[in-house]
Amino acid sequence: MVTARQELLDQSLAPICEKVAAGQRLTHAEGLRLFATRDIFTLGRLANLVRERLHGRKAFYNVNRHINYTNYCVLRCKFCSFYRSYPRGGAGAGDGYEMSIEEIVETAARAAEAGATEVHIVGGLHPRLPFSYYLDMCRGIRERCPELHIKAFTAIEIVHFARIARPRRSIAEVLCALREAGLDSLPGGGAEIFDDRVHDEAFQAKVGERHWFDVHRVAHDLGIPSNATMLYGHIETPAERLNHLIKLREHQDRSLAARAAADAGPRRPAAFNCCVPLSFIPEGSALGHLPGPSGLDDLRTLAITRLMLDNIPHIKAFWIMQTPKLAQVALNWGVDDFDGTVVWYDITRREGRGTNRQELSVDQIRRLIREAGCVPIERDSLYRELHRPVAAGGEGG
Ligand code: V47
Repeated sequence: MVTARQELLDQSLAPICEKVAAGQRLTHAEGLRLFATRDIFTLGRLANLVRERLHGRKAFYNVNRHINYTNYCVLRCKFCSFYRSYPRGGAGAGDGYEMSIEEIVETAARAAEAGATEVHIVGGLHPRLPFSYYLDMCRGIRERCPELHIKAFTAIEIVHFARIARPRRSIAEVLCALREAGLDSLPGGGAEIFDDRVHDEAFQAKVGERHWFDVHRVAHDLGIPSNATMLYGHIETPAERLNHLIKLREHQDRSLAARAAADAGPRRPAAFNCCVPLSFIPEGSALGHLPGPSGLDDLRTLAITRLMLDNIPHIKAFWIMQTPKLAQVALNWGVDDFDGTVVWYDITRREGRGTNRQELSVDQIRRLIREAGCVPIERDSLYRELHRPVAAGGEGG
């Protein structure tokens, strides 16, 4: 049970403890108190209480492969170290790249052969590639790997496709065409922080929160599930993080209500499956002078995300950004999902890492989870449990 009032280091948390124990929704002001408290152990216990109420000691991971098809981007977001401007003379100069459809399909096929159940595909907003490229990408993967779940394209990419498609298409038309071609769900990227001040300072040219929510609303109405993210630890304040989380919570209320009112079936409205708080990595970005979040800020933010988002089932620590060690600790701080094996990741690289190979094996993930006192559960992209034999000699206890 959550700490009794007299045991609290910070007595101002007592009403919050009571609300969490009673399963009541927390307010912005209560979230601020959690950001301010020095009693981080009570914060962790509260987040863990909610996590265990939902998932017991299970901790989820999947066998996936991230594919970042291009780093050319028309935007210049200050937090991003990934983008490259498209060269005047065309692709190929410098360290910009774009993958051909054949390369992407081959990569997906190799991942599926190695046991992946999901490809997570995102890239920059390429100035030249036509909408047919993205349709061909999904079609090619779907034909070659009928079982592989295609989680692809952030809301920002979807808006970009609606603009470049000829004739122009609505968000709903883009999503329907992609689904027809094989798309299964949307990742949560591109959300950053829903706030005009932060938007104008750090990612001004990017479409704002209205578009991000439009895409996820239309996706949910069409029955396409998605995730949500929050990029924290740069120029935003705790109050702005909380506004962001509350906007996600309100969106999810709407999606869940639409879902509850609809009949069951494959086109039933969908909702957010998980929220992924992304820990800002300053290296190589125009905000490289900032320190980035500390370990405690990571833990605090993950725990508060769990506590504020009472209607989103899963909270993911993306170990690429939080690091495997912090993500492991976070499993007792509200987190129940570890993302997956990843393999290659281009969007962020830690200092000193010259390579984009960033992989954890299934054995390593399962061991990290077990060491945290949790039960490792492989899941598919919709959080259904998968049971396959663990390789002999692997993981152990
Ligand atoms: O949209 C960019 C962020 C996102 C940096 O849905 C950065 O399951 C930290 O959205 N430091 C892409 N973050 C990653 C993403 C994601 C990852 C894992 C799982 C899921 C999911 C989604 O990464 C971008 C942007 O918000 N990002 N630069 C940086 N320097």
